Amino acid sequence: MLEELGEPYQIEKVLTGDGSTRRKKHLAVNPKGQVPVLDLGGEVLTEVSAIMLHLTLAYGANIDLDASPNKLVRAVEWMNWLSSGVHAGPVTQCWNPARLTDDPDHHSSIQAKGRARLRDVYNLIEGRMPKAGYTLGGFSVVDPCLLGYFRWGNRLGLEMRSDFPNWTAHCLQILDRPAVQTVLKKEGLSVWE
Ligand SMILES: N[C@@H](CCC(=O)N[C@@H](CS)C(=O)NCC(=O)O)C(=O)O
Repeated sequence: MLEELGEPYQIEKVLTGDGSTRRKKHLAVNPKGQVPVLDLGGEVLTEVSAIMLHLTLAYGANIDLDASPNKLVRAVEWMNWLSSGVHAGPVTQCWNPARLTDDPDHHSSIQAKGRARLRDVYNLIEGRMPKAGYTLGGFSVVDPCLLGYFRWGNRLGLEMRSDFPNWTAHCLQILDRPAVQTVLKKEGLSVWE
């Protein structure tokens, strides 16, 4: 979003897979031991939805406040659902079963159930994707969040292209945006793997 908004920013990469977010250096910044974190120059913001709402309010990202319900309310609806109903739920079940049980014998059944739940919730997202255009009409903070979850679907082995056509069209549209291309290139990321 910062790239989209044309605001200057600096990235500090913190790996999640090697436990870096749980080390002293990062805990001093975010005691939750997680990313993302946005340092506003002394004031630190955590939680994707809070960071995205801050960027929307501070830089007037393209959100229609006259609609009813206000599109900002819809953005909160989307981002809360993604972070609690998708990320903390089935995504965590698939990727971090050890967070849910101390018994490694139960990991595969937790993951299998997580995958089934992921498919159900991804079907719900697919049903809410617009046939054309962006999620809230104009491009907004919700769209790059959905791009991230699209990538995770591919990484978790779902057939995103064939099973979620509206979401795939939405993803292709976002991938056309120069700011998105710049960031993916800088980070060396692909949404397809
Ligand atoms: N509720 C937080 C969740 C943040 C979160 O789970 N971040 C993951 C990366 S996507 C993380 O830092 N994982 C490392 C860990 O929990 O140790 C949000 O929406 O920002």
